[in-house]
Amino acid sequence: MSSGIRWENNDSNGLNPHPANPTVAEYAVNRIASLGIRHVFGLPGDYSFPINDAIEDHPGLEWIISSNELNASYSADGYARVHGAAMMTTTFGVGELSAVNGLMGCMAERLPVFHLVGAPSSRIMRARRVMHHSLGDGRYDHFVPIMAAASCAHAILDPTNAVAEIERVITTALRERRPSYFLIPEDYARMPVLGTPPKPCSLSEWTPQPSEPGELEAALRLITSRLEAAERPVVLPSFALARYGLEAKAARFLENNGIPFATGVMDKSVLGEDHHLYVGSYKGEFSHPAVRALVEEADLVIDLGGIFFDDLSTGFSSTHLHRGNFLSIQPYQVVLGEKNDEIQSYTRSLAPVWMGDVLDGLLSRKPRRSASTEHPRPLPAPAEGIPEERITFPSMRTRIQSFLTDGDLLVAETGTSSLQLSTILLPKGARYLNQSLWGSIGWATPATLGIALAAPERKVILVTGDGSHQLTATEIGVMGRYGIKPIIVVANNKLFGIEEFLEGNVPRKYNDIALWNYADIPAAMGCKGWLTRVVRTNAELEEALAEARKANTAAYIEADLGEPLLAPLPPELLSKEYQLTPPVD
Ligand SMILES: Cc1ncc(C[n+]2csc(CCOP(=O)(O)OP(=O)(O)O)c2C)c(N)n1
Ligand SMILES: [Mg+2]
Repeated sequence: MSSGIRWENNDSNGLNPHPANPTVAEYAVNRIASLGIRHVFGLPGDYSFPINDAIEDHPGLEWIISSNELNASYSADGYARVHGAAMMTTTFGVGELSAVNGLMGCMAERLPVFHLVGAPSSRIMRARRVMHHSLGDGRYDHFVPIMAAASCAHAILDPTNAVAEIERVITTALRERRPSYFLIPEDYARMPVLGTPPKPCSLSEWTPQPSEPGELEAALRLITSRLEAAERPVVLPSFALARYGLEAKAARFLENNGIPFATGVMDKSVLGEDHHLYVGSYKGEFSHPAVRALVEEADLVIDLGGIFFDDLSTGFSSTHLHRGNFLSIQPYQVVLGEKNDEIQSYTRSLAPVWMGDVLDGLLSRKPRRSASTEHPRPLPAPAEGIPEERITFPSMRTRIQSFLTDGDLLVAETGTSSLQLSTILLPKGARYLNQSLWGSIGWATPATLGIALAAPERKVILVTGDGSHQLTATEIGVMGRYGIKPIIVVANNKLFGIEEFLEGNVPRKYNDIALWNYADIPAAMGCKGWLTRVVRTNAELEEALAEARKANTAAYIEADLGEPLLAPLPPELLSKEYQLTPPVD
């Protein structure tokens, strides 16, 4: 049967490898791969065989067989953080539903993951026959609403709608930088696709929707006049810049205007912590007093797409920012806080305006501003704990800080690890990766796999709590299988430490965890040639890290923190996050 479609099979990268008349499954896999994605995470299943075959037969794709679907979604999350987008596949019901938590995390943290799922044949579904992975009621529409809730766009594909629906979903997913879902009934997946495919555009060629010229002009005028009037402005660049590839433009904007910047809970390292205008991290009540004063006493706070938290563990940052001084440049709108004598302040929004256009406009206009604002500069924290002493979280934190070199990727798991490591000062080009908003423990181990695959030329260092690691440690076996070489540090404090801390250090049995022999895991999971160490003192930790850096293998370091620590986060940490120096020019 002729599909009427001609797939241009002339791509030297092997991105369009399937025959002139691709099936729906082949077309979907090709089109998503043509964005520039090189890896797929997930597991096969019988309803997904056409999708599975299309992935395996695609010469431009490597399928990393995950140990379970939740882990696949975390790996895809990590890959998308560094690569820009990711692809995963699971089977109907049992597979896709296991991925929902990780995909919801991608919704929250704005990561475009393209999820392909195989469903029973449409004939079977129409006949309401009872099949495995169903609820036995002849219905096959139970799961789509669940998956749709964990996606910004979704489609059920057939041969006649595939071309248009795939473009619609890709366009929305890239616009929103959020996950999307494609369900393909098995019979449709095997049929040739109908229609005319558009010229496939890659991630780097993606263009946002244009701004409305009048709204853009109004936004630029307002921002410029606010900037010119401000005496103590500060910029809060956010993770959204990294999602849309706007970091360089944002850096030039604040350099042109000499405005210092601080980063929020989700935004650490988005512009590089070696930057001369970097002040430190702003976490409301958990900030260094100098950073807190600079942000909370600024007469203009320019937020570049950030999210501010209302909870204790993130310092109630939202409640300390004054709306009247707040100017927020979001991906597709500009929101201004305005002062008004009768009501204390209100906000005004201009849309649709694209953040990239706003930054371009601000770069070309150069507001008239006097010399740069005085600001403090952070310094690395001095080493805590003497070499012979038992490792503690603060001593580990400062040793990780001095161990990191330019360009490293530091993955921090939710828990004491991320609370501690969010306070270190990173070297040039190093990035800090953490699932700060969604905060699902277990994320960091599979995310490290995705991050390492997306950046094979960089060293990836994972620091995870023992409790979190127990949720997803099976991905260590996947790392071994595919030759991934991260440095993994497991903080073995034998409990859900952060939970106990948040409960006021009152010991509870439910915060105790199973005592594993962590350093035995790589060998038990078939990892060949891994460097494994159990370390107890600061000197041993330093030595193991140095060995790991030198070795051309993966490394797994179990840091045994001794008896359960009832206070993993010393309160004094909050006020001596790091030393601050006067401004340098
Ligand atoms: C999926 C999920 N389940 C439960 C929680 C609640 N939670 C947050 S932190 C934490 C304990 C983390 O323990 P561990 O990794 O050992 O960290 P540490 O002891 O270093 O603080 C728990 C259970 C969560 N955030 N995510
Ligand atoms: Mg722990």
